[in-house]
Amino acid sequence: MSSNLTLSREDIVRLCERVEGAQTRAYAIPKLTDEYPDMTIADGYAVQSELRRRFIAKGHKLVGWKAGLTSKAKMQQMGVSVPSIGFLTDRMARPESSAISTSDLVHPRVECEVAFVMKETLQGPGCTAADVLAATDYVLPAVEIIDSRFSGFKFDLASVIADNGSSARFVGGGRARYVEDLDLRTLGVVMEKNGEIVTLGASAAVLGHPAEAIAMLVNILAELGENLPAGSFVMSGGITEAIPVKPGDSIVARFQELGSVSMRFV
Ligand code: OOG
Ligand code: MG
Repeated sequence: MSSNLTLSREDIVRLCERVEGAQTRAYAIPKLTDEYPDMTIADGYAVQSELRRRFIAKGHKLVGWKAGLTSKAKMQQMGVSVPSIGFLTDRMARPESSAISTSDLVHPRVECEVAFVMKETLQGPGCTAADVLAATDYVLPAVEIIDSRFSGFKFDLASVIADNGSSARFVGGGRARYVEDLDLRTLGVVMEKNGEIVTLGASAAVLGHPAEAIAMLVNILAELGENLPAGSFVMSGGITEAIPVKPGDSIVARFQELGSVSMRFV
């Protein structure tokens, strides 16, 4: 990914500090391409890698990765047509059925995702969905709480990648299942907010099969000089569009075969 870098090392560090400030103190900033209109996807990942390096230096633990913008619903909602990846740390994890604070978030939204836990390390390029399924320990249902740091939740691909794919919090739950016991392509999911159904879909919405999203993620990781280690928790991307949440809201995501994941926002 170093081929299409347009940012200098100083620019990368400056933009990383800007994103890190917005993430840790929960305020909105203009999208980075307002100032750097020529920013490329490679530039976005350079900022994201610097952010990951800093978090790890501060003691945060890398627990896995997430694929984003992998369904039509998400691409249409965000106006971006290419998938992306971001990293997940222990500080972003929240227990199932817990109260999640919104005071340290800008404008959170929730999305239903199938999460994979890996039993073998995967290395791209050339990783396929079949490779992913063979390397998966189990899958479980998850809700990702995304929170773009960009004003109005509006961005382009380079900016959102620099902002670590809007990663903020995530909740895994429900029932862990082996992939060979499921048809992962046709799993239905229903999201309820305050007892009412707000969105629904099926897992095929994610690149035809959620394992395809994990394969894509492994191949992007290879371009970043990384692999997907055994033990990683990996989210395959929102099946439906993301739903805004505010204090007082309660969310239940009901997945066919995988049980449900719930949380409330305070
Ligand atoms: C980017 C993150 C997308 C997903 O599951 O598609 C994402 C965004 O929409 O802010 O996490
Ligand atoms: Mg997501």
